Amino acid sequence: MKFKLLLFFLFVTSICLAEDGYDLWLRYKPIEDTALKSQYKELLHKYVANESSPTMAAAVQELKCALNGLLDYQITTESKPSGKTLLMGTPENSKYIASMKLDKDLQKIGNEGFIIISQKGNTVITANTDVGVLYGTFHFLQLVQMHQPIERLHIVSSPKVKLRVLNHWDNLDRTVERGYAGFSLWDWHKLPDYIDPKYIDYARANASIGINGTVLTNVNANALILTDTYIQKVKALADAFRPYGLKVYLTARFSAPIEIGGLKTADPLNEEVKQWWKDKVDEIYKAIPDFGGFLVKANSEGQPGPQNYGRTHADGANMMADAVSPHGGVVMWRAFVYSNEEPDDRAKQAYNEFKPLDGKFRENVIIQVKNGAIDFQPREPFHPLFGAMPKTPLMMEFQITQEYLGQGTHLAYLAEMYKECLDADTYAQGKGSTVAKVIDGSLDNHQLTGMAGVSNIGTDRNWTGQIFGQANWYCFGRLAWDHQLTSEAIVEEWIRMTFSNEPQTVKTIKNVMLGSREAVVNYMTPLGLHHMMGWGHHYGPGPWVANKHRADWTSVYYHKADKEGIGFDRTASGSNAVSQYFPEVAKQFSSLDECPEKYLLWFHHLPWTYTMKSGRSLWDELCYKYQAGVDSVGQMQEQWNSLQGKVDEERFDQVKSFLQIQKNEAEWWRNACLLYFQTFSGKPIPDDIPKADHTLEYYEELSFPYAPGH
Ligand code: BDP
Repeated sequence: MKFKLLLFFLFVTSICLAEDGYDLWLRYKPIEDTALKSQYKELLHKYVANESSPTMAAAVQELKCALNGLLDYQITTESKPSGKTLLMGTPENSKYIASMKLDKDLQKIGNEGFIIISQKGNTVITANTDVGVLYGTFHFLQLVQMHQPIERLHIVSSPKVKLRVLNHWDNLDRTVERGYAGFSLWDWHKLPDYIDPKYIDYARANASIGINGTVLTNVNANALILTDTYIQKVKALADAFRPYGLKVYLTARFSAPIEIGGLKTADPLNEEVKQWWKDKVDEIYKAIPDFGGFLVKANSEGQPGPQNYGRTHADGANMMADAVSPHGGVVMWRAFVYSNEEPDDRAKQAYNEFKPLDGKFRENVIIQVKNGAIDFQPREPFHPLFGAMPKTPLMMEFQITQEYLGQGTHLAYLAEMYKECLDADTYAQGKGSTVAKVIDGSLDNHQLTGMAGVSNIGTDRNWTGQIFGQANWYCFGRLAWDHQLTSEAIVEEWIRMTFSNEPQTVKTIKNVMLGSREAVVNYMTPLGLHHMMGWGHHYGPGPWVANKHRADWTSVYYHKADKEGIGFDRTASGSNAVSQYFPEVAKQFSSLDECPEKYLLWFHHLPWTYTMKSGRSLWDELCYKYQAGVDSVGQMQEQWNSLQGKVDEERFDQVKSFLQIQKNEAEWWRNACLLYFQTFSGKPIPDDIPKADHTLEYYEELSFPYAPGH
């Protein structure tokens, strides 16, 4: 009987301790260290704030909820600061803050930055705007969640880019293109009348990392979103998000004037078309006065665009820009364009199309460029457009959803990938002209700046399907705020808030995460290989994909393996894509000695016998890279297993299971790719690499008609 009781007790305890991931990095779990807790309590038992605006009310609400959890204490409100008071507000809404002479700092931080400062025994969170105070509050709570000292603070922080936006590839039927976390959050059918509380938590989470915009709909756009019925639904979301500083944007289908406007054309130079967009935009702004603007995918992968009418991307973008400009809106126009009718290397096409248009866009147009020239591959060199259009603002487009990096299960911490791109040197104006400086406007002096991340969020209880997907949402926001943060610093914040402050746990999870993206590159596409995933759904390996209706969607187009060797010659003897980079970079990528081996087969076609820096042949190196990827996942598993009992059971088990899936799939990639490439190299796979458990034909015949996200 006693034993049964004990079992029951253990069961109940484990249910109580279970965490399903819903709370993200805003868990606010009680601080157990009693000394630390009383130190915090000392400074945090009363606050002064003017809660008259919804944003200030949201900041105070967050503070109360957080301290209630962290300190098990209800902070109380006071009418004036009296020492050991938390003072929140702007010089406008607080006479105490107005009298504090913070002008020097306030001048530095613009509309969204914040200051956290200890003064006369009080802690002050202030900004020029209410939303700045909200961001400051989240930052302050982050310090407490991370058990940092708060007695002597002087933090001055402001975002490096202006538009920090998520791109949801969400369809109106709630499927999500390349979404692996369930369905779309936006319950269009119940909107505008039902506001799911999840919308508020979504806005809170975004505000906590400084994300200030959300494009609600898929870039492969549906014109219906621009009809009155849907505008009312979008308005309801915009109203719900507004207190959190989160603006809504929509994708605009270029042919909307025909599809929902009854016009005969969508030609951007046609007067009726221009008027249609102006009227449509007026209608949207009437409902949503702070509507952000449009994101447009045009003349790409079958989407309509200005080129259908013999016009340029600038003609199309400017027409929409003119419509939103009187309302302060922007147009984010995507540079992700390529055509299978164009014989030139796909990697060159966006540059060829857009570079000549530099300086031809309206002031409120920003060109959204993917980090690399192909398509969100596990590793790509930076896009040659960065630095090449000095007269035009360019914004970054990263993919957070792991379409090409293991989809719904593989652990890949993407700050490593984002930083690799942001820190890359374009040499546009000599050494030090990093991609980050192009993006933040400092290189060419642009005011309109931005970073977009293709969202990995869905209806799954833990938001991102896998717990570690949350880290990618988090790090995207943090890097959009400050691209100078290191991937390691960000991961530390995330782990401490998401899992634990216990040093060994933090260290172990860090080890698991920091090498994870490199592991994925190794077992999928090492040494500069790219675009070798399964056809259509992009799940699993498919290096054999060939003979499809579009050559540029096959794998053989990219790896070009033959009896002699492997790789895409993009030097002067090949497609000469290297020439799109500034001379220093072009020289480096062209030279076999200087080209980093991680990009080798991106730029060079080399014999299987080519000697690598390790002294191995290219073939052997390739084999060992695949194996290294598999081995890394094994190490990640070992590390993770050592955390049993240190992190809650529910999340521990999910990660453990997913790592096993990742291990199996890493082996699958290795086996399938090596067996396939061996048909060309004709060389043995080194003996110390485990033998594939199936034939190449077996791997080629696997089919996944219902793979998610497609
Ligand atoms: C590709 C995705 C496709 C997107 C496209 C895009 O496979 O679903 O529509 O990117 O960015 O990677 O437009």
